[in-house]
Amino acid sequence: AAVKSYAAVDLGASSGRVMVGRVGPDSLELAEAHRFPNRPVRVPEGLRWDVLALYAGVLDGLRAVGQVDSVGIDSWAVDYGLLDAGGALLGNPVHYRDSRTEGVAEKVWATVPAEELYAATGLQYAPFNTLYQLTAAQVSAQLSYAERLLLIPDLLTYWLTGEQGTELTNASTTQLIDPRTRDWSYSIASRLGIDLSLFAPLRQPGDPAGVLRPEVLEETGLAGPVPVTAVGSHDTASAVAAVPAEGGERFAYICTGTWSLAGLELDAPVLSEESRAANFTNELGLDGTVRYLRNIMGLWLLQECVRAWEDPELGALLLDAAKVPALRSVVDAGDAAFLAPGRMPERIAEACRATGQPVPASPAEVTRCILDSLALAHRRAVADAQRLAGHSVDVVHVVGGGTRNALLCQLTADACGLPVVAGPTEAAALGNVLVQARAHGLVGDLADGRRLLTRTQPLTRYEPQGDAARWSEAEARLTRG
Ligand code: LFR
Repeated sequence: AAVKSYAAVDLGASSGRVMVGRVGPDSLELAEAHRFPNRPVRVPEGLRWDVLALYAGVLDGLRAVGQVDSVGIDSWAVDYGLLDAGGALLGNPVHYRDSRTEGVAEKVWATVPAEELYAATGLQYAPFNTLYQLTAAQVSAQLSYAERLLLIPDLLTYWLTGEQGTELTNASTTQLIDPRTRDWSYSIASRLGIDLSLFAPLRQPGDPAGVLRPEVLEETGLAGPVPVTAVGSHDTASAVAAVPAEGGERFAYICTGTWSLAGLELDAPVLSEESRAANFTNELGLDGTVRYLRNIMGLWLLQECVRAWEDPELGALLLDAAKVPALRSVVDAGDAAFLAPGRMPERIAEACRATGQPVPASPAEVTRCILDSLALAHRRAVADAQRLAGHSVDVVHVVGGGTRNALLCQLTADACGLPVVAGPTEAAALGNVLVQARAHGLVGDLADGRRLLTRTQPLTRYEPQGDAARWSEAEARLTRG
């Protein structure tokens, strides 16, 4: 039978990739066609995304993939571009790490108390949720001129096809969606003065999102018509869709990259007050699923240190870190204090000092502290999710960039006291491809796609080792000081 090709555009916080997935009845191959940097730019008014450079990278990528049967785009969540009545972009999209949302949540909660907001939207508190960004923007001229808001993947889709929509999995990160109805939370929006008509109509993953415009065909050398398909356009939704779980398996997942997103796939949201206090989020996944998870700072901590140390060789650094004694010092990798860029080695040292632990000095020691701390945060999230959702698991799937980091995978297995199955690395791109393949009738449901992954993708298993009590002891240190 025929093999079809799908272009998966996957935009991360530090790079963009255009991958090509070739899917047959029992085969799935992924190859990278083009990779380009995503460099946030700090201008006097704040931290911005260079979205035109991203779009140029997407076009270069489409030129490099050659003829494909469809294109799908996923990216990080929450951020957006504003368009005027003519469809022109009003300024550069604001980066979610920009400081404009400082102190904004408190203003929102004065109108809709945090408890009520959680019960209605199921979204964890993060200063960058679109809801808070829009509240911060209410004073801006840009927003007053705006007729349309498009989330990043929807904006790029619009530039490719001329058609506007709001893909649901990513919309669920705005904090303006009700996870029970999987539709807008009209009352929250109206109480907070947010005009929902800014948003284009909702699209489901798998929905058609137009065809490449003639100008795009010309620029990329592709022969039309080339459809664009809405995928799980939130990268985490795509990554979770590509968790290679076996049928019937009870699993937790950790999507690792700039962030670690650790949690469970559920059939219904958990909206309890306890869940809010534990800062778990209910984002929407494919096929009526809920991504019940916690955001953990992730490899961002290491990326920022590596930047401060002026780019040492990563492989050597990780080997040295593996030789540093385990669990000497840990920091709370869930702490929003690590959100902003800059001075990361110093901030980690300060956090160790504040909790009365040895201060890591060399890059190897700081790196070890970060990896131990991430594993510890993974452990807490996996344990808390099981408890809060009343859903126990036997295995932890680690997907995404962190699967390349064997030390992190082993530490995660040790800390969780559960086997870790690591892979695939390019989970988001694979989830993106699977949804396109499914929309075109090549694979069946979510479980079918996962079966295809377990048969075709290399996976590595890590068995838990060592004494789990050491991790409880380390955890207790975080609350000292
Ligand atoms: C991961 C991710 C997370 C989201 C964060 C900010 O790339 O999409 O899921 O919380 O980026 O958008």
